[in-house]
Parts: sequence; C-alpha cells; structure tokens
Amino acid sequence: MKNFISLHDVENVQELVQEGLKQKQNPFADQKLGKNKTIGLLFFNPSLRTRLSTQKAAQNLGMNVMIMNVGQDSWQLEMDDDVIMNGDKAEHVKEAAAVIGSYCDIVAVRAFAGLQDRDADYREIVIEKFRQYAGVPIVNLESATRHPCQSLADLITIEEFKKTARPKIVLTWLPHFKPLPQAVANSFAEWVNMTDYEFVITHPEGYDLSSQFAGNTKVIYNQDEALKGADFVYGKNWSSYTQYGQVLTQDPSWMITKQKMDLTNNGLFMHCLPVRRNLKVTDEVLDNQSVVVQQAANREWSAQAVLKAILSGL
Ligand code: SN0
Repeated sequence: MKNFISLHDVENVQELVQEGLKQKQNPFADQKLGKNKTIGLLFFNPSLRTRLSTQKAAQNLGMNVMIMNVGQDSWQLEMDDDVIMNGDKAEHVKEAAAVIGSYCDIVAVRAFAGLQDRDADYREIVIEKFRQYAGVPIVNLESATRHPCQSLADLITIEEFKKTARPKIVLTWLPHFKPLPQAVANSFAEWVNMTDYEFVITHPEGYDLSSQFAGNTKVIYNQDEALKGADFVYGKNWSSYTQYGQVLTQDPSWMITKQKMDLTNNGLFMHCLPVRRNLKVTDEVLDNQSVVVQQAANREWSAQAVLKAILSGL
C-alpha cells in the first residue's frame, strides 16, 4: 500500500481486517519489518487513542517514532499558495512537509475539519499538501472528511463481536452542543458500505451526510424505528453537512438510553471516543452494553495492519 488516506487506498478491506486480527494474536511477528524505519506523527488537533495506538503499533513493528503537535511545538504552517506570509504563520507547508519527509519513512497526519468552509474541508487541503510535498507515504489520522484508522478498527471490532454473518448495523446521530466534524460518520458509512452487512443511518432532518459517503444507504429519520433489531448501535454526533458546520438541534431524545437499546437485538453500543456521558449516551448503556474500550483497543491492530502494509511496499 502506498498511502492510507482513505478506503480507496486499500486493495482488499477484508484482508486488512484479517491482518489486524492476525497482528492482535501475534503483535511482534513483524518486528524486523520496521527496523531502522521512522514514522513521524503530526497532530494539528488533540488525540488520545490515535496518538498512543499508532505509536504502539509502530513500535510493535520495530519502528522509531517521532511525534509533534504542529503549531504548538512547531511553527504554525501556512497552507495557501501565493500569499505574503506577514501573519502568524511562520513556515509554509511546502518546506515543512518536505523537511519532515526527509527525516521519516512514513508521515502520519491529524488535521480536523475547520467547519467554516465546506469546499475547503472537503478538498482535504492539509493532508493533500502533505501527500504532495512530503515525498513519503502518508497515513490519515483523521482528516477533514475521514478517519480511516478508526473505521478499520470498527470493522475489526464488528468482526470479533458479530453473532451472525450479516449483522444489522445502525449509525445513529447523537446530541451535542458543539459542532463536530462529519469525518468519523463519513468514514464509517464508507467502510461499512464495503461489507454486505445490513446498514441503516438515522439522524434528525438536516443532518444528511454527503452522498459521496452515505451512498445509497437507507436513512430513517425516526431513531426508534431504525434501532429495531440492531446488532450494533454506532453512535456519533456530527454537525450539519448541508447547513455546513451548524448545530441544528440538541434534542436530548436522541441520546442512547437503556430503553433505546431495548429496541435492538441485544445490541452492542459502539463509539469512537471521546464520548460525553449522559449527553450522548447514558452511564447505564456505556457501562453494561458497550464495546467502546475493546473498540479503542483495536485501534492498535488497525494501525499495525496499515503500517505493515505500507512498510511491506517500501
Ligand atoms: C472528534 C470528532 O471528529 O468528532 C474526534 C473523534 C475521534 N471529536 C471531538 O472533537 C469531541 C470533542 C468534544 O468536545 O466532545
């Protein structure tokens, strides 16, 4: 694999899921693969799981790891071309990405959506600039529109916990007071649509995801209706795509409760984390009917499968 920016970089999703499960069984089998290879992890935004799981995965493969919080530890980077750099950004991404790339065999980047300008976000300016100028493979650690490392871990988790060959998966919008990116929901929809699982999306009116990601997925605006018979309830808040970046409602009736889970087929709650308790989902569900910790643990194996695939092609 050359880069891991989106699903489109993956030749065979099921093979990558199986590779993740294989790495989990035997984490140090490929320790020689990454010897004397260096990965740089660049964070334009906060991270807990992504940072630690990717570092751990790289170390399991024998790699050296360098981590930088861009803009805090380093100079702030200018992304636009043809600008007079007389503001707060001291360095252009052209030089920064090329220099970082000269120290690294793989560069991994986290850069969330700004949620101000839909066109700019959906053009994926930051990760595309790194792809253009770093000169080495790029891994997406959540970009403006996607979070593929998360989606791979999600499919690994579903593979582990599914009780039938074709489980019913419901992606449900959850309430939140802050505008959050669509990236996790976009990616989840994109990846689940690569499987033959039954898949339904539910959200209030005005929260339709871009058709680029939702494809032909059935959308049900009544959450109770959508949850019926679900084996997995994948919760996430996102801000509006159509009224870009807006919080259109905070309707608390969309929070996942025990009563909501009672509509499912003894379903399991999933969430990428961080999750705000009793705003998006109740304590009761999170403590008794969820696999969020197992899902987060699988981020290590998802990252390891991805890094192994890239290292194998170097
Ligand atoms: C991010 C998001 O994309 O929704 C990262 C998820 C992996 N989540 C948040 O920013 C949550 C922030 C909050 O205040 O709840």
